[in-house]
Amino acid sequence: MIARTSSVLALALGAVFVLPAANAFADKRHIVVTAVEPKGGVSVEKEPFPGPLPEGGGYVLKKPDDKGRWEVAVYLFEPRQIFVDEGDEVTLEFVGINGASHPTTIEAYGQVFELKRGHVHKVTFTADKPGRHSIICSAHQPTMTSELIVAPKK
Ligand SMILES: [Cu+2]
Repeated sequence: MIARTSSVLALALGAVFVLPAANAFADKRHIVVTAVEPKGGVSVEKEPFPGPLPEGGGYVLKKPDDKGRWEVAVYLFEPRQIFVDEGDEVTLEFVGINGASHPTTIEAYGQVFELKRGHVHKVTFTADKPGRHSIICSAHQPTMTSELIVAPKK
């Protein structure tokens, strides 16, 4: 009886000592974020040239060329929404694909940098601010904004 009690106690103590530390569930996250420009185009014979798009450098509407082809594009960060958990060690690896330059800000984490085409810019931080935070390219608004969503610890 005593032996059984002490082994139960040992198990219970063992359970206490293997409880994880507060940040043991934090993950290392590595997310590639590309600066891209999805594009579409057609000839005026098939589809008429549309009216103006909203203001801002994020929208591109090219008038029909000498063959009557017009094009529409937007600048975006891909992905548009990035989900992480509070406490995660996050690395965002930005890659410049389309567009010469993207002056980029992640205000919540004090990040300000210029992303150039053909370059990679990595930012690393602990996601310690639950909520929705903007990743903004000031040159290509209103389209080139992604959301960094930090889910609070349960
Ligand atoms: Cu941009």
